[in-house]
Amino acid sequence: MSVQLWYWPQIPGRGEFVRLFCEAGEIAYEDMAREQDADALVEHMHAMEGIRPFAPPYIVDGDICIGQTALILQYLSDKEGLGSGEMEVDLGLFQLQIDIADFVEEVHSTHHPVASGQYYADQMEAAYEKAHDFRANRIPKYLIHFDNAVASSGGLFVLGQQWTHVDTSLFHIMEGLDYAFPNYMKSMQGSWPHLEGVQAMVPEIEPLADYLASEHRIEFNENGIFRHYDELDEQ
Ligand SMILES: N[C@@H](CCC(=O)N[C@@H](CS)C(=O)NCC(=O)O)C(=O)O
Repeated sequence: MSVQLWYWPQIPGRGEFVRLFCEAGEIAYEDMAREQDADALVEHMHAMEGIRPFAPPYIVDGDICIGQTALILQYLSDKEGLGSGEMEVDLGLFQLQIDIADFVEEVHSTHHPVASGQYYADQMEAAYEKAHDFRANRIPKYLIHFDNAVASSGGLFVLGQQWTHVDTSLFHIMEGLDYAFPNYMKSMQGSWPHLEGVQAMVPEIEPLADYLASEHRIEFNENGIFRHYDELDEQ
C-alpha cells in the first residue's frame, strides 16, 4: 500500500525532502495535493481527529499520520529498512535530519526575517541584513558541520557507501543553495568537498535519476523556501 504525502502543490519546499527519499528508495507514495489541490490539503488537515500535524508536509500510512519532515524520514527509513539498523547510528542520522530542518528554517528567514505572513517586499531591508549574516556565518557553520559528518564515515555518504535519508536531504539543500545564492556558492566552491561529493553522487542513485529528469519534480521558485533574489546573494 502506498503512503499518502500531503504537501503544498506549487513548490518543492519541505515536501521535496520526502519525495527525494521515497523516489530514491522506491517507496510508493501518492502526492495527494498534486493530484488534487491546495484546498484539498487544507480540508484534509482540518478534518483530522486526534493529534494533528502543525503544518505540511505530513504523511498518512494506514492509521498513522506523521508530521515534521525529519520524523517522516526517520519513520520511512525504519519501516523500509533503509537505515543502519543500529539504534545509536540511526539516532545520529535523525539528529542530522533535525539539524537540516533547523537550517531550512534559517534559509526561509533570509527572505522572511520579520514575519512569514508578510510579503518579501515589505521586509527587504531586514532580509538584506539577515542574508548577509547567513552567508558570512551561518552557511559555513552548518555546511562544515554536515561536511564533517560525511567525512567521518570515510565513504561517499554519511554512512559510508550506503546512502540514507540524510544524503538525499543534503543533496536538496546544496541544490537549493546553488539556486538561491549562486555567486556565494561559486565563491565557496571546494570549501565543503564531501558535501559536494554527496551532491554529485545522489543523482546517481538510479530511481532518483529518473525522478530528477521527470516533470513531477518542481523547479525551485520564488514562492518556496530556496528563493533567488539578486540582492540577497554575494555581489
Ligand atoms: N518543522 C516543520 C516545519 C513545517 C512547515 O513550516 N511547513 C510550512 C510549509 S514548508 C508551512 O506550511 N507552514 C505553515 C505555518 O508555519 O503556519 C518541518 O520540518 O516539517
